[in-house]
Amino acid sequence: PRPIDELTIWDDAKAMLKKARAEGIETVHERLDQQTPHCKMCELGTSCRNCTMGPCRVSEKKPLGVCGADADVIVARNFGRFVAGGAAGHSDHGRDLIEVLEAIVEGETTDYKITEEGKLRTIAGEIGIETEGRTVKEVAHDVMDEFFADFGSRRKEVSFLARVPQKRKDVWAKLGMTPRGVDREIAEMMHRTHMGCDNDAPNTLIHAARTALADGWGGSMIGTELSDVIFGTPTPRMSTANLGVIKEDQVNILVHGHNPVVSEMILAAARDPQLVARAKELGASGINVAGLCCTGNELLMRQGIPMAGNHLMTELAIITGAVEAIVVDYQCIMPSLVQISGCYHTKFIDTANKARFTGGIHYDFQPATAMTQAKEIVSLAVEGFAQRDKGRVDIPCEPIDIMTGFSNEAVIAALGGSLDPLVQAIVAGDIRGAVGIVGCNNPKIKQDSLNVGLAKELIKRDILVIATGCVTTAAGKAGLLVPEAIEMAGPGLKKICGSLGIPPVLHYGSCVDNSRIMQLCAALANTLNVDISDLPVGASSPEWYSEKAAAIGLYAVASGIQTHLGHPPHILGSKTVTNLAVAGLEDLVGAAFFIEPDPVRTAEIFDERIKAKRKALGLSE
Ligand code: NFS
Ligand code: SF4
Repeated sequence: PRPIDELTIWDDAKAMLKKARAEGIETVHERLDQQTPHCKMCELGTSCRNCTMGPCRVSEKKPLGVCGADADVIVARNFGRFVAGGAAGHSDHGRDLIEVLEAIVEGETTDYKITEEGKLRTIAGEIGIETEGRTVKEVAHDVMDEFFADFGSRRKEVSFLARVPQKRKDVWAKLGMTPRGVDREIAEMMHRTHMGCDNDAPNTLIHAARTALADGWGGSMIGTELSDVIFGTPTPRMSTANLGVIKEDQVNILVHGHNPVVSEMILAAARDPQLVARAKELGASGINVAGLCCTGNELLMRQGIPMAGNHLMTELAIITGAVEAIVVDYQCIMPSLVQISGCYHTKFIDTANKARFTGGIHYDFQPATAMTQAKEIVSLAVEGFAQRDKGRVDIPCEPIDIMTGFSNEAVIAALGGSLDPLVQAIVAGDIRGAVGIVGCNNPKIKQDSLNVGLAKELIKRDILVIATGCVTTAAGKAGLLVPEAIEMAGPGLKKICGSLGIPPVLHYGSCVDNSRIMQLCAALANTLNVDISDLPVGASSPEWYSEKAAAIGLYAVASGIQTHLGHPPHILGSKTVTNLAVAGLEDLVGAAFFIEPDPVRTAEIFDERIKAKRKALGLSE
């Protein structure tokens, strides 16, 4: 096995990896070793299993599949389906929020409610729904219908395109990239990539971008906005992160997955006085709900719950031996968590019919019965406290402080009611630009080395960093999410963040919340009367692994934002596709991807780009 020091930059992770090895528990790292070396053709994207004349693997010696598809076609098709998978994940999550809104409107649940009437009315106004003199239920009903229709096939464009600068919409219209309906673009991608359909790689990629845009400005944005409406718009608050948030003297429940619909209810149930009393009866001092991955981010943003870790910490959190239950919904939940839970007293509880785990305890979580089910789940965890083997508990560190809760609404409020002070700071060059660092961990990369390395390099250069997804906990553990982190920033950023009392790295939420960043970019572009591609901004996913991250990267690029990836997707087997991704898209949409494994070099590339964009806007470099 690879030495533990090479696997992660974190002491808490190293301690748990040592414990895992001592206890004979396999983790993602050992499984990666077993899977390496990977199939070269699959890595290059040149293998195809789309029909039973194959499977085919094309190469220089055998350049065509049985049907005659070449490497360009096969790579483009594979990548198109990859992006469709990611868009489907985010967007189906968005749809689940519409269904909760429906349950509220139809009176089927009282466990969920409309918390932010003001935001609901604002959104309604933006997408052309009458709000004057109408009740909140009437407005909510129309918003629900409108968003359901965004998933269908009878629209010319999804409703949140109302937020997009006209110049950008013109670019999309010209290219045939305007997202019409979430499900439609995803289904059409499946159609196009059937044998004998779209056999022109660039054309397939245009549709991949359209599918991604249906995610970013459709499904994801709906997910974020309705989550705010139902659970509250995030406001700045303090919390903590790392494995130290797991408490030896408490019942520990980890929420993992993406959708706040389940985790919010678990948190509420954990505050039930009877359940707390029962926990105390069993010798615990209370019930502690801590987050993993994106559902953790959702609760961190809105409720300030502590974060136990990001993607590569999920297995390790259980290995502390102090977790009574891990409650999951969907996405990024390694199936191995069931086995690892089985090595301890930990109960693995799944809650979505579309994401069941063999060996897990299943609850078919529904809006109408949510609180009752959540209480049952919390009760299972509480009773489990009695079975904890105290001799196997090891919580390796003390938690570190973080600041969270930066929704656009909160940022605008902090700026005194408009984006103008931010625009002025950008114009003055105190903030030279902004880069969103988003996404995952990947066991192929030393955990969080690039996520943290890049954030540090950027803030040094007076480039504001916005973090979402699994980068959040990384930035938090590195001490970047507290106001004191301005000491690591350049003089301009230090001045601005210092005067506002905010960190130079802002936590903007979960991965669907990347739509908040898109909304911010659109608002900045509209304020300056330019296209998004004219802004001194960038996006990066240094340690990405998932289909969803690819969809995010592609909607960022298609929206005009230069986007960095720490390693390439499986496209290198096609020159056409690769060249389009890293160069050709620049001519089409005004931005492209760049692939760079070194954080310093990455920061330099962003810096050059930001200089050029500032110059073009008539600003100092
Ligand atoms: Ni985003 Fe969030 Fe994490 Fe990656 Fe997975 S949890 S949706 S995909 S691993 S950042
Ligand atoms: Fe092979 Fe073509 Fe079938 Fe793919 S679609 S498996 S390349 S024959």
